Amino acid sequence: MIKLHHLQASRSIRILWLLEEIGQPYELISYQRDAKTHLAPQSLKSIHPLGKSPVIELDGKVIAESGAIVELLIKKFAPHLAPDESSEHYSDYLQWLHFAESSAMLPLLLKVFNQYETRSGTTLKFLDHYAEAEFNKVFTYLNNHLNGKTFLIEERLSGADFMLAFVIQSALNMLKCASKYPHIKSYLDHLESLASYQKAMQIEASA
Ligand SMILES: N[C@@H](CCC(=O)N[C@@H](CS)C(=O)NCC(=O)O)C(=O)O
Repeated sequence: MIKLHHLQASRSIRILWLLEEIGQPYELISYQRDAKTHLAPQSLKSIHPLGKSPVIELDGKVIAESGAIVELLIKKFAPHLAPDESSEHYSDYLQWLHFAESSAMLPLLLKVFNQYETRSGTTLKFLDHYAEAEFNKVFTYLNNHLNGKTFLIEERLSGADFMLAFVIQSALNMLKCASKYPHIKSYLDHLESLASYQKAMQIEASA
């Protein structure tokens, strides 16, 4: 059976949501963040040396990296959540699946960490301009792509949507920028209304 090592309020929601969508039996092992540092507890390090989440155990292997986990679970249990490898949409699928954790995550984290720094009195020089320009560029690109779309690829739910939701939800909530990116906002509202997403949120809340 699949084991999911799930840290509360983390990227691991991608995997919990995907497992609910797939309907494959799994065991959930839940971890709370440290109240002061907000980091994962030490016990996660006994599962994987980085001590981060998500991590799954599958067929005797320990697998980290949400993008790899999403690709693997879809390939093995839910091929309908990805275009066929021979399809013209497959390269778009891979590009958007990896966009979430690479192009989108870096400027989001920079902006959020810059906020913490500025609040505690640090004067930023290079970093705030860089973060602002990168964030605007990447999120405007995404907002334009989502104009008139319900899903990232082919107008159907795919692994790329499971990867992206966490990033845009964090961005819209933490940076309060929903009005600037209306197509991202309506895409997210729709994903959040899906039964599997709501079930995953309920499970997390009661774990
Ligand atoms: N690239 C990894 C990132 C994993 C990661 O940074 N997870 C965060 C949660 S969002 C974490 O476990 N942070 C706690 C810590 O570093 O102690 C992935 O996509 O799975």
